[in-house]
Amino acid sequence: MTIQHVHARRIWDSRGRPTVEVEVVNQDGTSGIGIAPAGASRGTREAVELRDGGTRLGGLDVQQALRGIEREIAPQLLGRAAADQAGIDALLLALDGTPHKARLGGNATIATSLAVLHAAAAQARQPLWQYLAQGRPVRLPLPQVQIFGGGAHAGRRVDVQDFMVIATGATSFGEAMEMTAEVYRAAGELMAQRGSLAGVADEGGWWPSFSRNEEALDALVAAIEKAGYTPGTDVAIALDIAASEFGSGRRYRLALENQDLDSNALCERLVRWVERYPIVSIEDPLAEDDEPGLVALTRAVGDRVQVVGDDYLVTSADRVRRAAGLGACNCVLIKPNQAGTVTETLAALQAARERGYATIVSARSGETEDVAIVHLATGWNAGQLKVGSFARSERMAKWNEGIRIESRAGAPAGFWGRQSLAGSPGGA
Ligand code: 2PG
Ligand code: MG
Repeated sequence: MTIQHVHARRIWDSRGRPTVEVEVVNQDGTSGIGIAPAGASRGTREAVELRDGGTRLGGLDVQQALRGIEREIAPQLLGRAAADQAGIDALLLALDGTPHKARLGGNATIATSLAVLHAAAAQARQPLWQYLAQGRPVRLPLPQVQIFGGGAHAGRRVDVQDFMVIATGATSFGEAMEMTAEVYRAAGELMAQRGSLAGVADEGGWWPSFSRNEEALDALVAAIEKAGYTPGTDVAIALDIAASEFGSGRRYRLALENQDLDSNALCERLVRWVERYPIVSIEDPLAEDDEPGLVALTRAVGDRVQVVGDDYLVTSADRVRRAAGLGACNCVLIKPNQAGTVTETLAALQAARERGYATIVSARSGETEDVAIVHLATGWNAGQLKVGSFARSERMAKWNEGIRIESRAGAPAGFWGRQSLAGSPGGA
């Protein structure tokens, strides 16, 4: 049974920007849709997002990417089996011919690759997670959920990008959602009481009206307590510093605190936060070009805290292996559109697993109703899942899909819980 049609179309993401959708239809009438998400804080080594430039739609239109799919990719896919994911992804790479998919666009290749994957699962008449699991036992991932948005997702109102919680006391995905809902609500009430409720940021987290980054951490602890939970036991803190956004050349500018820090000083600041707050995970603590800083921080706190590489590792198996050799990070963030194909995404996850790194499958700040990410995390048995906050339908669609997967007949064999966290007692 082979691919009969490939359609590419422009749709719109959660920031109202154009994005690429691909639909792959098999001969038997089954089909799959893949959608490219979009980041705002991006690693320089990510697969290139092909945008048209010019003045219309802020230069963000994707007509070139669509044309590449229709004229170059589609004719090559017709007659091939959707189940041959590795073969089709290798073909996409060869067709593009550049190191970072600059010619056809990583947005074109990931939408195509995901559409092929969905079409193969549909043909097998299986939910995507089950198709990916191939009969191996898998568990639902532990959610990382944003409570306050910041950085590039909130007009740089605070320097730190994501202030998140992890329901470390939860014993199921559904329970983690309920605990998170309580904390998200409590945080909103606290902001209202302080007269600083000002809507939400790009991923649905409360808009960060704080005068210091640490004020957001204090507010997060207060929200956990107000919700009736013990910080650090029931619910812990996870941060995405996204330090590449405010630092390079091992120098950092904390705009909110009007401070210039070198790599050592930022490291010390983060170690102090780890000592003072119930933090279990820190993503991109130093900029992607500050490898010595990443090694130093991992050495300092990696035995008690998860140190996550996002902009630094860009979902690349080679980058993960290199980091493991140096001792930088102990966990990888896995974003399919950073890699550009499903096969390369899986390779990065497997490289991480082989090196004893924890794994988090992640959405982007620009998203749609697409819930594929939840199936990838579950089917590939990743320990954790990050899709943004607990508001806005492009986020809730994904959390709700996790609840559906958990409650349906033939559900995965349980829930990862806190043991998926690198550096935590009993963790990965
Ligand atoms: C990140 C993501 C999600 P973006 O940095 O981890 O929070 O943001 O998609 O903008 O890169
Ligand atoms: Mg990040």
